[in-house]
Amino acid sequence: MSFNLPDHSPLRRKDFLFGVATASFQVEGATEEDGRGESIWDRFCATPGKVLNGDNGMPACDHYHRWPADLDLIKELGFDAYRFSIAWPRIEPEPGVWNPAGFDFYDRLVDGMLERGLQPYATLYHWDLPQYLGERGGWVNRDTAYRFADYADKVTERLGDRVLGYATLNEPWCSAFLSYRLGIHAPGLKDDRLGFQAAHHLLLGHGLALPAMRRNAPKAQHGIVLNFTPAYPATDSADDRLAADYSDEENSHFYLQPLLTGEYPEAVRQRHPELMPTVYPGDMDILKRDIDFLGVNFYTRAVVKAGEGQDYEAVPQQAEETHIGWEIYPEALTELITGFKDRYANLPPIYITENGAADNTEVEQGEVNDSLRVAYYDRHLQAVQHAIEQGVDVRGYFAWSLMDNFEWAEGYSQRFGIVHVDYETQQRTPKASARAFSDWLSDRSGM
Ligand code: GBH
Repeated sequence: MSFNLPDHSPLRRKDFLFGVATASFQVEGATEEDGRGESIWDRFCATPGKVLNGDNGMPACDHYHRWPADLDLIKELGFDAYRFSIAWPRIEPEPGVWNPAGFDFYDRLVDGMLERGLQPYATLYHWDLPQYLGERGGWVNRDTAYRFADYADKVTERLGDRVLGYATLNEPWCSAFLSYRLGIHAPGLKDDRLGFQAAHHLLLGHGLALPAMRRNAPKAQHGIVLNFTPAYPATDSADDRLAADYSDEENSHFYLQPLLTGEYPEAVRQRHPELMPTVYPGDMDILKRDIDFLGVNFYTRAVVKAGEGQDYEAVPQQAEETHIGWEIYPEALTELITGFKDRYANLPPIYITENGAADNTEVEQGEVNDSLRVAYYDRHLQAVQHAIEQGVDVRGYFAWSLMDNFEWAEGYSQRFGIVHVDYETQQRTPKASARAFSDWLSDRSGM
């Protein structure tokens, strides 16, 4: 069984990269080992009512100890690359204290990839902010952007260009809006103004980090990973169409446009001047520093209508969805990135850095028949192909995720892995989706 991509598919080219992705807090476990400091997610998990079933970062997948076998598995399945993230609290457990054991772990991990012929793609920040920075206001505090740049300097100095691709941030929309505006992620605040201010400081941290990253790893590609949930109007009415357009300005272009043009979208600035972040002179030039790639994370779309006293309001769909309740709508991925190409003359090459589905099918007689996930991947790979056929420069695709892991506020209840994890025994069982990838990967013609 493999995916249904035609013989001429550009995804068959040997230079189109296929990888799997994970993130430190979601897979590593070992939260108190080798001098790791506390992160805002350790604290959030320990706060009653924040994470389903009171789950936390232990044991996760114990990847901190099991990484050699995990890398073997990635290689055996036939992937080219592994996208992982680095836990800031392992590297800088206390302000200005750089932990040798933290650097060593990622050093070994990267060497382990290179020994196996796997290409390392590192994300410097996938949400596990040191708790001491959280206590100083987290991303609402401008100083956090400078602290991030120092941390990025230290990490890239050590790993250098053994890492082929560095992403500064994973999904700043989540780190700003889910964390400070919608209150679903750590630290769980609900304040529109704080959400926008955090967004600016995240993007500022990204821009501040780039020069040292380029100096330390001159041959690596440097970029950022953004998440997108494109909005579609619930009806054809002008109001609903406007609501959908506005949702995209606020949730997608607010994060992408400043990086490419040095300006926040006009539509948001005009409609909500009172929410706009404090921006210092010169900031926008820092945000606009060149990136070598844009990482696109895509899972689903939103359907919205004009809301009463709201800019837009989600309309629940009676549609095909994954087990977490997100609609399956692959066309939105094609339309999203072709839309970027039309809007931005200087759009950099794109990697799909995450795409995947919650399919909670369990092990039965040693196998996991996650047919929903297989179909999801099949359709989304075709969606990527369609975008390439329409002229979008997509260079690679990473499945989220290598294995089931800690799904943030959902705890361990939602499974996104192509490999099943038994959290009691830590046994890994490749699912039908892993087999589909492996068949597909071995079957690439190498045009
Ligand atoms: C990513 O976040 C994360 O990078 C990763 O760590 C995580 O495990 C993975 O995805 C799976 O969640 O509630 O119907 O409006 C994705 C975050 C997912 C946020 C889609 C917006 C909208 C769905 N995005 N979500 S809905």
